[in-house]
Amino acid sequence: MNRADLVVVANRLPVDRDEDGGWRTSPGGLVAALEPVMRRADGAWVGWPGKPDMAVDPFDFDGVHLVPVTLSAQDVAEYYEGFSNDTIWPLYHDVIAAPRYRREWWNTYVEVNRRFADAAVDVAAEGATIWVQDYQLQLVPKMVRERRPDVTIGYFHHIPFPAYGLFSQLPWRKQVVEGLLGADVIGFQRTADASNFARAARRQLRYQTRAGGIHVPNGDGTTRLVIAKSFPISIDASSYIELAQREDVQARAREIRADLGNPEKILLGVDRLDYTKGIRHRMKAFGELLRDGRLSVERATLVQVASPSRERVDAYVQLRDEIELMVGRINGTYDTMEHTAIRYLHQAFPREEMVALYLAADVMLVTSLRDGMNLVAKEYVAARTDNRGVLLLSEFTGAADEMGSAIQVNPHDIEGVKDAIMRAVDMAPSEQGRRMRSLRKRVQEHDVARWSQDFLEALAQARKANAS
Ligand code: GDG
Repeated sequence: MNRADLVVVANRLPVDRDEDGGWRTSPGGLVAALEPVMRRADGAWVGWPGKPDMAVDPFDFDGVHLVPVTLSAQDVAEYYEGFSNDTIWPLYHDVIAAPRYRREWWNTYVEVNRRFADAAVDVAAEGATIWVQDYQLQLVPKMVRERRPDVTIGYFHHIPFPAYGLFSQLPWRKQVVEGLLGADVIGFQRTADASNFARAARRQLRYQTRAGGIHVPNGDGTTRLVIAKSFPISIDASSYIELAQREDVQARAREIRADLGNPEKILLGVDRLDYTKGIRHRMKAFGELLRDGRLSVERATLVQVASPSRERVDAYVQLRDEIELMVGRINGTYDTMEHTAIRYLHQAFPREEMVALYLAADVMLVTSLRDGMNLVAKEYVAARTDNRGVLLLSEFTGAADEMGSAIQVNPHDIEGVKDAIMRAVDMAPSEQGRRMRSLRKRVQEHDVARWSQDFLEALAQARKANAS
């Protein structure tokens, strides 16, 4: 293949392996957002195929050139499960769980980032645009720039960037800031994340920062301007609307309600089973409402989808035990033969079933303790074409910055969450409609296509500024 003008670099390729050895597009917003752009640009995508020791030659799939990066079982354990998910993930989510700092993990992280950077450099055409995705690859921008000063480099950070007081714990904080500053544009979910990063650049490297820009010295007395600002990610809203309008999906929503014994209200949580999502906090609040008699199992059932995630990382194994103990205790105490308090599903479901659940849910509970954006909140409102339902949303999500018409809560304040749940359960249809219409407008006008357009536009501007 000819070299590409647009190269996306992400931990995962946008495809999964079939049982019969073929490939299929993986579900997910990023893939949906970038696919049309990539096809138009004859783009290339560099990423891991998802299984250790899988060596696959580059191939074309659905109009996109895919460049697989091989990871050994040890790479997966140290770069991915270790440094990415047991060091950076907890540190960047405000140390909700204790980050583990292991030097061998860091060394492998550097090595693997180098492998991704080299693959991107090899496939990028002269003057190409390279767009790096997320916290697994924070060193790639600098590594690419060192080898290819001709390309324009973007980086998007999907998770929070923490306050400097926390970030400064990282033994390799300086290398990480330098790695990211290799980019021309660094995108964050919230303005607060961008300012946290700018502060880290000031404190670690003494660089000057001004209104959205960081001045990085070139070494010859001149400086280069790196843009660090927010580009809040979104969903492919129209695909959720289409699913929500399908007769079979609506019939399934009615069936779910009937199967649950027709409770007056269905409360719903949908999360990867992750300690950042505040699943225990929401269950505690719900359990106490049952205990206090403010709710009963006839009045309300909580459906909690907790899709399996990072099952080889200790903190996740422990969290699962805690949640399952809690579900067992609450259900054991309050279930009747006809009704359950919590219908807990440690399973992953097809998109149709998720949308049917969104349609069945009178109240959507998003109680993250920290979350880069939270796409579930946006999916729920997109699906509610009937302008009904209530979104209860944690202040500590990126989505909260855009979704002022949700009922916002501090998930640490259990009494506050309980009152908010009661307010949601009791909310009159007219108020539901008012709030939902305003939330839907926002999500429809700011969908994921607009997000990628805005980011690529900022990169095009950076390219122009660098050329002049
Ligand atoms: C990271 C950041 C940021 C979940 N279970 C099933 C399923 N899902 C889908 C949801 C949603 C996605 O997974 C989860 O996205 P979130 O945004 O809620 O959270 P993270 O996975 O933590 O994502 C986050 C995001 O990156 C994007 O930048 O918003 O803050 O942490 O789309 O619907 N989908 C299906 N079955 C399931 O069982 N089909």
